[in-house]
Amino acid sequence: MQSWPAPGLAPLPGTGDPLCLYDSATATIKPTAPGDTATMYVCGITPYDATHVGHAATYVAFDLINRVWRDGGHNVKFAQNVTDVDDPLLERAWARGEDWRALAERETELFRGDMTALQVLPPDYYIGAVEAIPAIVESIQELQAQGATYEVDGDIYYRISASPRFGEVSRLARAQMLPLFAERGGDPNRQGKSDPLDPVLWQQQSGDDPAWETELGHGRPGWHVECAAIATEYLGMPIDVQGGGSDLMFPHHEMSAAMSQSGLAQWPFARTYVHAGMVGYAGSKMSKSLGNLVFIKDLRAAGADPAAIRLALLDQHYRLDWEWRPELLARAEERLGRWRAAFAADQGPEAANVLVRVRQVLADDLGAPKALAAIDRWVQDTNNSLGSDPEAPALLRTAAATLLGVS
Ligand code: 5CA
Ligand code: ZN
Repeated sequence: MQSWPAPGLAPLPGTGDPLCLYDSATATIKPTAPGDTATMYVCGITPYDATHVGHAATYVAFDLINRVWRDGGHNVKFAQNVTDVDDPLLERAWARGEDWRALAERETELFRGDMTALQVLPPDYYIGAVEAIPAIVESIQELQAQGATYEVDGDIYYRISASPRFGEVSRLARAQMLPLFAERGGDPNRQGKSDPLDPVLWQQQSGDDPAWETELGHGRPGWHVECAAIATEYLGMPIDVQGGGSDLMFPHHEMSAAMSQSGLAQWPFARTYVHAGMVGYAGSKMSKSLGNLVFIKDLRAAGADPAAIRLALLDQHYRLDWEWRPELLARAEERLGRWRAAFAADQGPEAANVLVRVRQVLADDLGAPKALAAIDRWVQDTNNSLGSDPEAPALLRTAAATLLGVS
């Protein structure tokens, strides 16, 4: 699929610090320690509704990882999927009497526009489930060859017992897994399954569902194997960071890791599993199914500067759950005004130490709110006409743009 245009990244003096991140699988903050090339797979949208603030917060968080790695001297290979065929998308298309492909293409295009406006660096590989079907079929065939699959009325299932480390990503007990599996697209009660938690890999066509003629039959892929196949095909194992919102930890990331590590032919799927907190609105998690959504396109249409939206998102630590409130945007717009005034000043207090601090706090599990606070102090002094370093405003303007994506 076509990705979106990359914002320019002006170089900064020196090198950023090695990035440490909270890893869900070990419940510790640990060095990401990538080689020259760092790899990241971030789960993409299911394109049946435009980007809401929760999506944007998650993608901005992973964008910081990309930026901090690059600042630390790494090349970054970044892949993201688009779940452009799946039940919720098909249901929405049918409810609207619209072709599912047209709906997916339109919402994906809106998403590209929002990501561009928010200065999110584009993936090197932006891959739709539909275009990945050959790779997905190959992954399923590998699992079949390992004896890790079985059929129920022609549908192919993955046997979670084929993965000795199943459970290591979410660290949940079975009793916790079952309701989440049912809630998030699983079918624990289907007759004929070996284990209620086994996820579907390939479903034969039913009714008018879209289907593809493959060696596995006339059907379409399940969700988890989509991300397992795309990640391993484009990035190879192990991936340095596998990520998405915390709602994907179970079953999605547990299952895609289990499939990729099946039989432990290869381990780990990812060195670090990173999960962004859930953004809520009006008392519950912002979600397409609840309908309590604040869309980026609506904020933009109402005149919000995308840089201010991004600042509002960065002011929340990525790992925490939080609630969107319109005041957060108003506050970010004021802050952006103060920053721009200071960045345009002729001089300010010496700023090299501010850059050191920003790099330090970002490398420590993406402490973006602390980075904003560090810049705030310099901005306040500059706007109070303190300091006489003529290089300082340009240095911090570049730091804000390159490290934080705020220009
Ligand atoms: N296509 C799948 C992933 S393969 C999917 O979950 N799509 S999605 O459109 O529902 O979500 C896209 C991304 O936004 C996921 O990483 C998800 O975890 C994240 N996300 C969804 N809702 C929220 C929210 N309220 N707050 C933060 N992140 C969210
Ligand atoms: Zn995914």
